[in-house]
Amino acid sequence: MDLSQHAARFKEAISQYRTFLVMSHQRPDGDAVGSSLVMALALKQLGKAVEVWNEDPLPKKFDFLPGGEFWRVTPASPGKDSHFDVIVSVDNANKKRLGRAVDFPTCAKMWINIDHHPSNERFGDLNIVDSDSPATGEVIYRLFRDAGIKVTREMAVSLFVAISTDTGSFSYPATTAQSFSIAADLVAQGLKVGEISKIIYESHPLGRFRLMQRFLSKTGFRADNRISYSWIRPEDYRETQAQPEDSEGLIDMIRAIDTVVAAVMFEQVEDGKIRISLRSKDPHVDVNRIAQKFGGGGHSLAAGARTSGTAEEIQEKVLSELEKCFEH
Ligand SMILES: [Mn+2]
Repeated sequence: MDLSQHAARFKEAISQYRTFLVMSHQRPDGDAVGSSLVMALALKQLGKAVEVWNEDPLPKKFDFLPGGEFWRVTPASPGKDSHFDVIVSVDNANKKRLGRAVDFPTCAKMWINIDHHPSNERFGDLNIVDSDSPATGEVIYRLFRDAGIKVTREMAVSLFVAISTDTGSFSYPATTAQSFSIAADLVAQGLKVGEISKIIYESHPLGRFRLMQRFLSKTGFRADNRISYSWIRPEDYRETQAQPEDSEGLIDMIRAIDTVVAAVMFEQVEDGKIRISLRSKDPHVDVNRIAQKFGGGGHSLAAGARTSGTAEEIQEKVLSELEKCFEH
């Protein structure tokens, strides 16, 4: 996808307006955090007033990233300082996932929507959505390059983390030659890949390990071990002293089994809802389609939803939908 026309409109929007709010989805992952912070750093460099709001605090493992000072948990209610000319949504498929800020009265004159989810609802005045990109960080890098916005070394760190985490450290099928060539450009800015990887992949808190132990011990299988699934309940966090962000990536443990084609992680979340995360290894088992049945979305190989209902009921519905994919 050619971004040059988008880049021109993006640059025009930036020069026209003064105050910017950058937002991304709740429970932010590396791509959401990296994309938010790099956008803030770029706008600041261009002389703009900028804030980053998120429904959740900056995850601890990403607090080493330059630009963390922009991050703010969305205020409980709209204040006099909650007016911005432009809202930039990054790595976020629909407005609802931005959280309560969406309901604030705002005088935003423009919404810019930068993303890579195929399920993106194109809710912006300017939509820069490339579903062939493995990470929003990659879309932003190309956008900045085409718009002539300089990527500083500080910005390179966040972009690298965004792309590295969303490609599963450059291993998922959506990873392309372009991903490696962008990563090469970023690393050439003097990034220490080993140090960054150690922080994001090898520095998990003990609470996460204990959460993982529980998660693995509850794993179940269906469809001749081609479907794996497990649960996280609120007491698992309490009793292991793990943080919500510690559930990130646990699903990959039950996906990385030779017989498994699709994995599901169910999680009871605070508001009485159930969070469903889905992963697939086979494009024919399209988990985006299944997530959409439960009001969510994502990609064919990675998707999620939040829904209401009892644990047993939701589990049965999701697993039987998935089982249908193996019935022929
Ligand atoms: Mn992403």
